[in-house]
Amino acid sequence: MQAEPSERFRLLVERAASGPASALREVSGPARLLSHIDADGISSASVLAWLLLELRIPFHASFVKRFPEDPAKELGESYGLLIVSDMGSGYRERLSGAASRARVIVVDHHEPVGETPEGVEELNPHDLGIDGGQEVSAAGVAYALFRATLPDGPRPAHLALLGAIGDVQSRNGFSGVNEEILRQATEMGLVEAHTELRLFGGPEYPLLLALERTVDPPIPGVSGSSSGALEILESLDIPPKTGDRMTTLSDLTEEQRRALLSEIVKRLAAWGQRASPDQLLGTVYTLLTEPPGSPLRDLGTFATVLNACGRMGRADVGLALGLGRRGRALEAANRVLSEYRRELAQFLDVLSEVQRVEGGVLFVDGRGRLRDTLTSPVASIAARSPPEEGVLLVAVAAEEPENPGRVKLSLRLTQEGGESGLDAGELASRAAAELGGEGGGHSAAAGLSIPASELQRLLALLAESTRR
Ligand SMILES: [Mn+2]
Repeated sequence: MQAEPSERFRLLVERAASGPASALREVSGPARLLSHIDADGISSASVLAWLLLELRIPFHASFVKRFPEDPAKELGESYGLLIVSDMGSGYRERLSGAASRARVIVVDHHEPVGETPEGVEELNPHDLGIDGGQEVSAAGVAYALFRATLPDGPRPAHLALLGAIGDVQSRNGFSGVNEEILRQATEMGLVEAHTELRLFGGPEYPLLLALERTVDPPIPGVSGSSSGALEILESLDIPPKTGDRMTTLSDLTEEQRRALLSEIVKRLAAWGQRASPDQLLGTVYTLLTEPPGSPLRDLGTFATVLNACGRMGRADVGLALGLGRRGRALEAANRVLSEYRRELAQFLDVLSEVQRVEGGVLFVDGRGRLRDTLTSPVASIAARSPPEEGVLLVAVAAEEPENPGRVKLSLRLTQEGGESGLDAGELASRAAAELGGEGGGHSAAAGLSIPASELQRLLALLAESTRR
């Protein structure tokens, strides 16, 4: 029988207390923090940076696209500690060099490969029989370490939830460890959950801007268009302003809300996108410490902002937001977000020209057109509204600027793919091994990097695996 969520969280905290937490208390010298550039990478790094600040351990944080060949190279003479988050467990053998020079702590939720080297303190839910793919993110694991180290300290539970949302662990509501973290966040009055239309900015954000800024899914004629957003409201007799302020989703009557939902579904369908009300309606999480009207008040949007920061090379801005900085950090984040949205929209405009279906695979060829850090959001968007039935898997490719001759791909399961029992992470690692590449991930979302010359073989292999 599966243990209760609270019990599963307690297991993680106990493991953290027995190893990594005591290692943290013995550190001398500054720390080197390495994390992944996605929303979970930035959220987990924020939790760990916060913890280091509380412990008065100076640190230098860097964000990388993937785990370095030799992380020991990141350690100068003076660092007493290397903390790796949202990666590392898949490449345990690479950590032994670093462990001979400093304390090493790994905070990860990816499927572990091999043995943990001597001298490495690793916190990974898989080692405790907890599914890191579905029920806890790296930020959640970092949160458990935070709680184990400072049981009476602050509780940055919202960051743990941000990481889980970023890693698509909330699609059907939170479960397991995430469920327990949500319970704690709710209990302390930090987060509140509602069922609502999932638009940019959340229920208390100006509706006109929310419609214009929603890109997942992109609403034809509305996303990216202020006149289109105004037009859809006027067509439904919803005034853009209520009194002297902008109308928000929470101002709408139940009838207006339903009319807006069905109008969006209708427009998506007219564009040939299959979208069910379920995709647009769901649980939204309000961060009660943010003022109404701030995009960060909606955790889904906060995760989008962190993602954009990482993908556009500004994870430092995301870290500042994670640590609670606003003002200039928030202004910078808004600029990064507009630029991200513009690049993404430009590519989505040409999507139909660069995509094709092979077997159960939708292949999107972004080579020469798409930044390699944007394959992931494009794959998520494409997987939400596949162009035809029977598409189980989406694969989006781009060239890697740092590795000429190599192609990076992001894989996502569609809803149908998820129901079929396909495992994208398993596919990615198997294909990578076969084709001389590197890859892995979770069941619903994964990535790999292969020599460009092997792309055709990869597509054949993926198409074969989707045949039932
Ligand atoms: Mn992650």
